[in-house]
Amino acid sequence: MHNPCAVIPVYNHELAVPAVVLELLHAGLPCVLVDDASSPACAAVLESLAQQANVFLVKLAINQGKGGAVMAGLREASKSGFSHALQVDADGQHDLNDIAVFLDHSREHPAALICGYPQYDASVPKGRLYARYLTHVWVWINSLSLQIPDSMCGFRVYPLKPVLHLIDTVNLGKRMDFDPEILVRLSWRNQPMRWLPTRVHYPQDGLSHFRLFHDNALISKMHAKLFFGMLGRFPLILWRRWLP
Ligand SMILES: Nc1nc2c(ncn2[C@@H]2O[C@H](COP(=O)(O)OP(=O)(O)O)[C@@H](O)[C@H]2O)c(=O)[nH]1
Ligand SMILES: [Mg+2]
Repeated sequence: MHNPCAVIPVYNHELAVPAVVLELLHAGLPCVLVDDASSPACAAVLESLAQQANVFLVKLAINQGKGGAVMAGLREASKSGFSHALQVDADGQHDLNDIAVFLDHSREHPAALICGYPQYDASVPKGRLYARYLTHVWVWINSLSLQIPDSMCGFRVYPLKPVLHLIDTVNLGKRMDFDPEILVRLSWRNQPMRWLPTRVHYPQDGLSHFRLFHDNALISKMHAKLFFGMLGRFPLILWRRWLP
């Protein structure tokens, strides 16, 4: 069974989100919007988008962070009977021309997590780009493999069953640490993953809420936590991976 929807975490991206929803609906994807305690102006835009057919709205009373919002959306998607969810940012930085390719790939490989492998243009802030290399190396160490070439791109199709099992049994990071952490923990469970290149653009007048110091500190803490988690589990991880 392959019955996908989109999950869009939203925090004060009221200018960009309507076009994102429109494109997703055009591509035939129902949308689960998660209002992560946005401003009244953004909340009003989300309410009006949710008047349309095939748009669901989850409202969080207290700001959770991107990961918390995505997890709330994934739970809602599963409750509504969807089997897969395309995670996509509200700010329009992901290339929505790739929706069909990602969904086709997911339909062909329904058990796999389909991850975007980002192709940045010149708009990427250099500080973000360098911080990514550090994350790549930590992710290779903590996943005990080189199978994850990028863990920070939030454009991916999750198979909901194994992902909900993980988020219901483990306390995952709720902010910008979520995207890398969920991949490492799924790799520990031997989750099949596949990679597709996708363009990522940071519009000059775009609004990123990534906090360079605070979110990078959170991400470093997450890598350290996963490192000790990996040390305690590595016989089990390798056993699962090498089991015939
Ligand atoms: N930064 C941030 N983003 C959130 C939060 N809750 C939901 N989001 C959404 O998560 C996505 C990524 O956030 P964004 O600010 O674009 O960060 P960036 O893409 O890493 O630069 C966007 O769709 C946001 O609207 C939150 O508390 N903080
Ligand atoms: Mg963004």
